[in-house]
Amino acid sequence: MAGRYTLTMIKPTAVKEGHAGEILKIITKDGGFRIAAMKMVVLSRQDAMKFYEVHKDKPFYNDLVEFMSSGPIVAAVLEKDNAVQAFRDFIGATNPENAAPGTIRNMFGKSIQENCVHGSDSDQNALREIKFFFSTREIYDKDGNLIDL
Ligand code: IDP
Ligand code: MG
Repeated sequence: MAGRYTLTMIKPTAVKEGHAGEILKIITKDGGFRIAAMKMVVLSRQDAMKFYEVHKDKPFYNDLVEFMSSGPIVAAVLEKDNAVQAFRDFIGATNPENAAPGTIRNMFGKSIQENCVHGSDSDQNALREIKFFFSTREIYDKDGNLIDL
């Protein structure tokens, strides 16, 4: 996969407030990311615990699990050169208060927890997170051919 793919989630508050379409438009039109896979799901508490396992010793872990399982999220695989870093630059800092003007978290984030979108932090974690949500039958190139990550 060589750095071309990352995993995003539009988080529950942003979906509830009706921003999913607008955020996807910004990601694709302004950011130049291609959607290679996408679905809307409600994570169980157990799903959210597993997805955020790396943070299990952090003080915000339980709240984060509660929040991320509180309503539908939109998960997507995004494709672009150097996708992981490019997307993290595009969404801005974890805390929306520190996210640069024009970034998605600056525009739609409400708090450090409800920061509207997730972005993978390394190629290795991107692959793990993509496989968490999508099977090999659900990830496509622009012509509809399956991509085997
Ligand atoms: P990232 O999403 O920018 O990679 P991480 O440190 O990986 O940030 O944290 C994962 C998620 O946990 C964040 O996106 C945010 O929703 C939540 N989070 C991170 N730090 C805090 C905090 O200090 N308080 C509450 N929630 C936090
Ligand atoms: Mg992270």
